Amino acid sequence: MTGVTASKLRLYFVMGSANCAGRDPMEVLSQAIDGGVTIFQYREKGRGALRGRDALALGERLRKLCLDRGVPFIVNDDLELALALDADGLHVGQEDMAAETAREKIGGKWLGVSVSSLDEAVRAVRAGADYLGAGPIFDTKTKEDAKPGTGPILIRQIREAGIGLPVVGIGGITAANAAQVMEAGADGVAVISAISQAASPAEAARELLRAVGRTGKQNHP
Ligand code: TZP
Ligand code: MG
Repeated sequence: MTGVTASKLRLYFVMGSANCAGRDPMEVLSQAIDGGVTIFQYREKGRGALRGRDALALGERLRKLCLDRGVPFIVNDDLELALALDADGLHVGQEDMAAETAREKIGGKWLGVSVSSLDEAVRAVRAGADYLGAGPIFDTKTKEDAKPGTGPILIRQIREAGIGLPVVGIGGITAANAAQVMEAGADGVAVISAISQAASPAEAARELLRAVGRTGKQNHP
């Protein structure tokens, strides 16, 4: 897998087994890919999340599905799991392994860093992030310890500070508000529930892509 390009981040689907409303995560991801998600992050968190060998076993199946379908596969937080699955990248939050350390350990794999302020964004860039996940943009119930939404202004601040790294907004994003996130300067949107909880994950992904695409804005070179 080559470097992170903004186009691969256009519709970023984040999911673990706890997000699938009791459905098979393989089926949910397969449908989301049918609908056009451009990248996937395996985030096995929350109540009832799998651990250890079970998390690895599900990860192996999801990873293979992404390989077969040509979708980049990122692992949330867990360096060992990312290496064991030969993921395309690792995504770390502010409470996880320091971004500098993650960068050292994963070499040329993609490094995504969650940021919820301009200050965190500046530090993530210095630490060697390949892309930023900025949020929560809108209030969300999906992440238990999530801060209140900042609004799309966070993305605008990051752009106005001259940060040209690919940025996706995350948190409470739906087809109804995705365009606001893009207009603020994002390269894409990252969602959990808007796809994983939808009656039709494929149709939900298509709707999100239409909303993201409508802006048609090229946010950086
Ligand atoms: N990081 C910031 S908000 C969030 C994460 C993982 C949860 C996003 O979930 P949803 O359902 O798209 O609001
Ligand atoms: Mg985390």
